Amino acid sequence: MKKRVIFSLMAIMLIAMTVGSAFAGGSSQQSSGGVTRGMDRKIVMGYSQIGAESEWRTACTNSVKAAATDWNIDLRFSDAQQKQENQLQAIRSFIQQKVDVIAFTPVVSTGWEAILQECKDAGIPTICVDRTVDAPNTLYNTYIGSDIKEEGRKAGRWLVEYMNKIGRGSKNPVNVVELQGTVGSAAATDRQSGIMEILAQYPNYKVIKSQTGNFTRSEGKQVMEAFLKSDGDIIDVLFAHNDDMAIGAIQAIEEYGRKPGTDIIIVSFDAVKGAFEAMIAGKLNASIECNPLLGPQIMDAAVRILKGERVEKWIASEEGQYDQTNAAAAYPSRQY
Ligand code: GYE
Repeated sequence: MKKRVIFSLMAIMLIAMTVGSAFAGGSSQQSSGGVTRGMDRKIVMGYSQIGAESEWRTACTNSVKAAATDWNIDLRFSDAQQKQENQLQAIRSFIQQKVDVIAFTPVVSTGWEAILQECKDAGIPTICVDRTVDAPNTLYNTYIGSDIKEEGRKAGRWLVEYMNKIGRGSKNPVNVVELQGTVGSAAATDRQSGIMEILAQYPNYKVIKSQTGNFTRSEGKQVMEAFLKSDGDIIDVLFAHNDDMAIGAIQAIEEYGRKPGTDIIIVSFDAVKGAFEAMIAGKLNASIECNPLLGPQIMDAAVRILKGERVEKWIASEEGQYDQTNAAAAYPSRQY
């Protein structure tokens, strides 16, 4: 009998503890549910993402979602599956929902003026993320991302220096092929113009093929296969506008029977984990970093804009460059 009472008492205590902690959890969620960090209310952000074409993009999306949770921002996230028309639709629906702020990554750089004007007319500030738009900067509040053209120059400089180091820099011609990113995207046009600005100073470097691989592994592989089919034995260098395409191309080169990273020197962009693995394996020569972890800078800018603070028109992300000399040391601390 006594035992039964003790058991029941223990059971009641256990239930009380569970219920109590559930309430504690609920209330702590509620208190953080109240306001956005740095604001006196909870704000709503509409975010139009391009899609999930690359490792980089996935890292960027994860960073945006995690930062929204951290800042306690109500994030309405929309994936455009690489289509600008889906982005325009999403942004229009954000306007109808009267969100507080709209952030978007423009898949291509043109065709944004009208929608940005609509946002402006509705009094909703806009943040352009990672790729720039061809529109007057009075139409959006800020651009957060890299100096993409400078990334292209870094890639060009790295290549020329390396080719000289291995004694292949004065070969005439040095045959270069290029896997471009999505046609019309700032990430592709700016990387290309940065690379070309440097190569133009070295007339023995000849771009013999240049085509889009749409920033994806599978298209990178496919297009590289076509390059190899026509010019396989004479290609000296590959520039890939992102690591994913380089990784696809590496497969194609191996299947063709040449050695990526030795027979064909490969330089790409992003510095995602897959690129580090390829560099450590000796198959990729260098990757110019483009930082996708933009979430915190986006949320911080959104709050500052909504508080009426002055925000710079360009908020730059920080990045470095990696090659086979420093890849193994940097690899363990990489976050993407
Ligand atoms: O390099 C690529 C991605 O816009 C800078 O888009 C970004 C690029 C990135 O899919 O991997």
